[in-house]
Amino acid sequence: MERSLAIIKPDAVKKHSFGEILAHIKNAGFTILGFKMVRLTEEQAGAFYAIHKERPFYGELVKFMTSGPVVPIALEKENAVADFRVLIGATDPAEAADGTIRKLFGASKGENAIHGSDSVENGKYEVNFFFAESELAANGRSQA
Ligand code: 3AN
Repeated sequence: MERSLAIIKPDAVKKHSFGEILAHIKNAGFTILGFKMVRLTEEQAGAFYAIHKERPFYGELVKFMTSGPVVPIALEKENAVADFRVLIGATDPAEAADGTIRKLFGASKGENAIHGSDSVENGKYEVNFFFAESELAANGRSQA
């Protein structure tokens, strides 16, 4: 079993798209281990996206991710990371395949509705960034 972290971004939370997006995730066969609504501080968003620090859009990205509440979701599935990247689609919603979450709910490269971990290693790291193991255990056990 593999883990991936989704984050419903502030644009999608503001538009009340959380329920519809969660249904897409569930229908694609992911086990939802946990979710919570949080307002990130600049320090937290900066640390989460530290890998993009040198990119020109880093400041804009941190500003956007702290502009309103977000919903991190811990996911589990075989091949979770790659399958979730397919489900969310390309970074730019205009280039994302039909039926993908970013195509359906995203507006631009920045305001693209949802984050998904980009490697198996990052999937583990990012789930641990937002969740203690004790917060995820109950749902995991019920799947056994
Ligand atoms: P992805 O989330 O598809 O892995 P990355 O890793 O290239 O995309 O970028 C991380 C995040 O940075 C994206 N989710 C997106 O919101 C934001 N981003 C990427 N490129 C741009 C851009 N040109 N302008 C604004 N924000 C961007």
